Amino acid sequence: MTHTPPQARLIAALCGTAFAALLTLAAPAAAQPTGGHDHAPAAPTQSAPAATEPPWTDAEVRRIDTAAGKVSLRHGEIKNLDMPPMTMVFQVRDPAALATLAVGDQVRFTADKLQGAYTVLQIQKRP
Ligand SMILES: [Cu+2]
Repeated sequence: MTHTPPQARLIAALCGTAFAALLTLAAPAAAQPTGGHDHAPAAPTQSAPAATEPPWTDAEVRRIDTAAGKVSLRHGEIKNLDMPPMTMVFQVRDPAALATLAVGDQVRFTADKLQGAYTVLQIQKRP
């Protein structure tokens, strides 16, 4: 008659559990290629003609980085980006536009997501 001490059975059970856990962890990871990264849009389709310019959004200039071509804006709701009001940094498509701006200016701008970066397309002072 064989008699396994309780400790040994416990260890065996733990090892079995750990092994099973490893298997369940490894299986889905192996099944997936590399990380799914849904943020970057796929190649633009031809379906949307490049006609519609985004709507204008009001903002206040908070910081200007001419060298980097970036501007920090406290902006209102950006409808085309589905973005609530906030202060954030944008790339600027045409950095020369920054030369006309100063911190504290009330501006309006259009923005879109270009190559994964929120980018100011047009920006101008509000009267
Ligand atoms: Cu924002």
